Amino acid sequence: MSQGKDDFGIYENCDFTKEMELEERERRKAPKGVLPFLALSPERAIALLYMLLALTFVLFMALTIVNLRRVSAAWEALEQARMRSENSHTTVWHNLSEVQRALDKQLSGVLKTIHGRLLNVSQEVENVRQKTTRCKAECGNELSDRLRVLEERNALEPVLRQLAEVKQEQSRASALLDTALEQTRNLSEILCTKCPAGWQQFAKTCYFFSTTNQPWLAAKRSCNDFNAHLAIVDTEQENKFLANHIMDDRVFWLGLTDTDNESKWQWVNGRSLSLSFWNSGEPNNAGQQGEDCATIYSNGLWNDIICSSAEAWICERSC
Ligand code: FUC
Ligand code: CA
Repeated sequence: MSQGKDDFGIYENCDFTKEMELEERERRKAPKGVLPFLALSPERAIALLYMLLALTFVLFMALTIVNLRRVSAAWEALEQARMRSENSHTTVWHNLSEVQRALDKQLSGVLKTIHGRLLNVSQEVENVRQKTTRCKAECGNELSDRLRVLEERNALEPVLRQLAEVKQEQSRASALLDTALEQTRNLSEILCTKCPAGWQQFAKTCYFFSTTNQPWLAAKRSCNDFNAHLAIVDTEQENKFLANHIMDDRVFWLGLTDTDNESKWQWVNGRSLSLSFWNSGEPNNAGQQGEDCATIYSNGLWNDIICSSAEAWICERSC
């Protein structure tokens, strides 16, 4: 057995040696200085070529995929840009159409107004035309009427002029009369040296001090009967004059009241109170009914009392 095996090993060794020899011969045959790759056996070279081919194919595929991706990204970007531009176009169109609609509205409004005005104008023109037609008939009469009036006026002119002159004369005469009246009044004041019997004089004015008593309103009427009025105090001197003519504890009505408007004291000639000589704490409008008429004491101080009270009174009138 071992012999067989050995024999077989011998054959094997023999083949191997032959192969080695063949390779050696091939190697010797190959030209010196060529790349080792070329020095490979054709089978290996082919295998290597296939591998290279496969590698190139893989590389090509990879590059193609990368490029395809880039192209699709660029395509997407382009699409988005196109959509954006489309959107902006739509917005612009929308805005433009809005503006146009607003302008249309405005324009139609303006046109309506103009139309209305034109209608008015044409109506006016029509009116004027009608009036002109009517006037053709009537104006002739009107003109002749006016002419007649003018002629009449012409005739009346001297009369009117005379009337105007008379009027002027009249106003001049009335001015002269006023001056004369004023002078007469002044003269009577200068000449005033004596008041009626029972009346006291002070500064061109006459005063009457009653000896009887009566309510304020009745006293006021009594003064009016004498063409006078209840005393109105204008100055401190006048107030002193009045006080000097009042005996002891008597009180006299003054022409002063706040009946119309509480606390708004008013003289009987309508003037409001500016100078006053109220006693301290007066006027106090005392009592349930209040006090609306003023009196003067002998010391010259004033007090408000109830108007229905019967008191003496002082009348006053110019000389
Ligand atoms: C004082 C005056 C009143 C009244 C009364 C009796 O109160 O103020 O007017 O005279 O006295
Ligand atoms: Ca009082």
